Amino acid sequence: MKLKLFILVVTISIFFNCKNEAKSEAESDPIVENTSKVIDIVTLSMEFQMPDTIPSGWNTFKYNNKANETHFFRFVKLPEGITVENFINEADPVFEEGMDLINAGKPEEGFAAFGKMPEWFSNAIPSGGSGLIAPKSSAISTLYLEPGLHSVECYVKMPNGKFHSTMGMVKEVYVSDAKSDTEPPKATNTIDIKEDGFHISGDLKKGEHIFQVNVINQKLHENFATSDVHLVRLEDIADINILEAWMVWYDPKGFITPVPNGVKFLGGYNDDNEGSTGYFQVDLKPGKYAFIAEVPNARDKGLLKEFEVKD
Ligand SMILES: [Cu+2]
Repeated sequence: MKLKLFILVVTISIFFNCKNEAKSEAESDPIVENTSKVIDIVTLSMEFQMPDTIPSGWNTFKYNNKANETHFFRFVKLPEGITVENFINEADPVFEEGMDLINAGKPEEGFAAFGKMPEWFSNAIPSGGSGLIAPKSSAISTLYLEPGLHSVECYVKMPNGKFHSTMGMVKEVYVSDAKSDTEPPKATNTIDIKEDGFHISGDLKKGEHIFQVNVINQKLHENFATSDVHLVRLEDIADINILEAWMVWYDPKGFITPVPNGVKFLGGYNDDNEGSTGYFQVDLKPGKYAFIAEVPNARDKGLLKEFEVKD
């Protein structure tokens, strides 16, 4: 029951924030010099190397995951007066305590522990990011960011069950009032996220694609995540049902590395508000693929769609 209450509180809060997000009209911030370049994000092991300050508006990110683990990056806009320190000191320990209890075979106590989340947590706003990206791979994402202090984070779990965010994979980034002059790219395909799942349009033939993801309807799922999209390449040995179960972080075997056999993550578009749009680019080679959201029971929700790219 506590979990349901927590979800309700978070849902109401996200709805409230969506409706009250005001665009800042403040003057340009001179800290940002070049506002049109691609912003590099690099991970060597368990960190984000990227600028501390970036412009608001449209930004294109190249995430270069040089690590041996699958990672992602996502932006979360922090509530007024909250910094990444608050996340590390007040929210991470709650996730850790809950997850440790679930891992110890005590799911009820674990979910009850998540109810101890600080009040401000429900006012943090997911603001888009990449999908999961395989080791030694890179991905390009274009996101629209509102000004303000953000946390950039990854919460895949290490083989010992610890979240990457508690191992240093969280970085404070200030999105300045200065607006980037980056334009969103011209999409080859669209993915509309609606109440009943993904609606994909455009030819899925081999070659370069730019996917435009439109969050038409958003909702909070049982794992506190909202509907997002991850692109995976599936080798013949891959089992789609194992992948579907793996996408749930609160499962002791979920969202933990190594990823399921025969699965390679190629990026995507992370949690964002209803009404938002973002882009990701990918070069599709012939083979089997799926779009999947980081939610429980993705297939039943229309948030798991398989497709094949012909030679
Ligand atoms: Cu990570």
